[in-house]
Amino acid sequence: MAAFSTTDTIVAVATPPGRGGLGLVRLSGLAAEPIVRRLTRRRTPFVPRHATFARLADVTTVDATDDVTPPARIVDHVVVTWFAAPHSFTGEDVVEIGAHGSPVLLQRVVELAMAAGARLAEPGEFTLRAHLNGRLDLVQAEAIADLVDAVTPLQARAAMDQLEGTLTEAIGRVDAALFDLIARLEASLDFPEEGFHFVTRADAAAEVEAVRATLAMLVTEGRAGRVVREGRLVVVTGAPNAGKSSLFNALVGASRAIVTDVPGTTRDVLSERVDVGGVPITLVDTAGVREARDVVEAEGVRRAIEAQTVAAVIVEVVDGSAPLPAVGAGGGDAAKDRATSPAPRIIVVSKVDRPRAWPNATLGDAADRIVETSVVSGAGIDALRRRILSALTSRDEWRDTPAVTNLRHVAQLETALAAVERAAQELDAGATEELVLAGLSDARAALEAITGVRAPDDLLRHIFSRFCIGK
Ligand SMILES: Nc1nc2c(ncn2[C@@H]2O[C@H](COP(=O)(O)OP(=O)(O)OP(=O)(O)O)[C@@H](O)[C@H]2O)c(=O)[nH]1
Ligand SMILES: [Mg+2]
Repeated sequence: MAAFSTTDTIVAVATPPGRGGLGLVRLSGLAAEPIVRRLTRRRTPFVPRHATFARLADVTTVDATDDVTPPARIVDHVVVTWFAAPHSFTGEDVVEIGAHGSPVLLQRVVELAMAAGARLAEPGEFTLRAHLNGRLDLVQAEAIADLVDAVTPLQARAAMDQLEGTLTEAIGRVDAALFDLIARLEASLDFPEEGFHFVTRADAAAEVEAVRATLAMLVTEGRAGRVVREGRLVVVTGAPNAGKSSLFNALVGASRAIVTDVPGTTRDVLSERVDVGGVPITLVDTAGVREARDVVEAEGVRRAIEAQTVAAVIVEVVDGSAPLPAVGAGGGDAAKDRATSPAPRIIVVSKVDRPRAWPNATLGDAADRIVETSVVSGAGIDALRRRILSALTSRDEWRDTPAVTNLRHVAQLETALAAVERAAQELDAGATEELVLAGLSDARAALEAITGVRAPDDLLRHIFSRFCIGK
């Protein structure tokens, strides 16, 4: 990112690559309005916040003020909207050019704007400018990237809450409580003799405890909320013919994997994105694990076992209508597979529309982790979804949108929590104001890094580098 230069005027296509009815080119900076005025050969400025129809022309080869040269070639009919500073997304002069949605055309408009003095925007540079100009804090800027990337409605809601400032407010309240306590402790320091003058040790302890409880709650929420933002890998495993691919298809909601009554049908690893209770999971179907009959199957089995090592949750399918495979629930090498993966396992007893070949109790300890399913009747599929969600987030549904979803925020909240816990211990141990203050100040610093009050340049660079161009 070009050293955060905010003096030049930037331009980029704001709409996604590819064809569409309309496309949007956005400019931000001091020269935005004059540049577009020149491209549309207007003599008077645009009216702020008015949509103005205009003919955008290739003025690079002609002098717009010279009436003798032939008229410039018209590039497109566009609608121009000027948002005068500071009432714009970035806080600078912003001009949006609504053009027809052809990639070549939009590219041409960008090139013409560049020929007229604009610079191509870096990824996330519009949002970065909005942040640097105080229009958004870091949480809100990050929320914009999450909102654009959201693939489940819950992800979009969580991002929108953060954009609306709910997390910022929650952090602000904790920060204000800390600031208030710090101010009184510091005032006490000005007195040479010992003692907590402006706040008693007991009151200080109670206030620190209130802050600790709020932070602990946010950290817990954030650990589960991260899964909503990041998604997880869920691997379906089990013996050949157990009904893995049938279950995979039922969860995906489409006949994606081949299903036959021939054991060894699935020979490769198949994956599909699925929304499970708002969490975008990558569901993976695998080959049945058994002594392979040929090299292709052997490779499939190897990949199946490998997939388990990266799974967040393993769904182990056991055919309820057939005799149990010899060792363990999952067939031949199940005991060995289990040892290689620390991921929680959900045991699915499949095909329960058929007569059962064995009672659940046969599985011993694993019996209370069983979900009985049938893809014929649809029984147990929703229960399995809830079970997957609770294995990932410790809840079986999200009643409220998670307040914290971003790993960076969770990490800072954890740092703040640890610092507050340290301060609580110091207080408890009868330490001086200085020692207590050190912990509380560290906690504030961690909180301020979340919203960006104290964000260093390299942090900003890191955060904005994952935006796409035009955002
Ligand atoms: N009645 C009944 N049959 C099922 C059910 N689930 C799967 N089957 C049948 O069981 C057979 C095997 O199903 P698959 O889904 O291909 O099993 P798989 O575990 O993917 O098998 P491999 O890929 O060979 O390891 C097919 O004939 C399915 O129609 C079920 O819930 N009820
Ligand atoms: Mg299969």
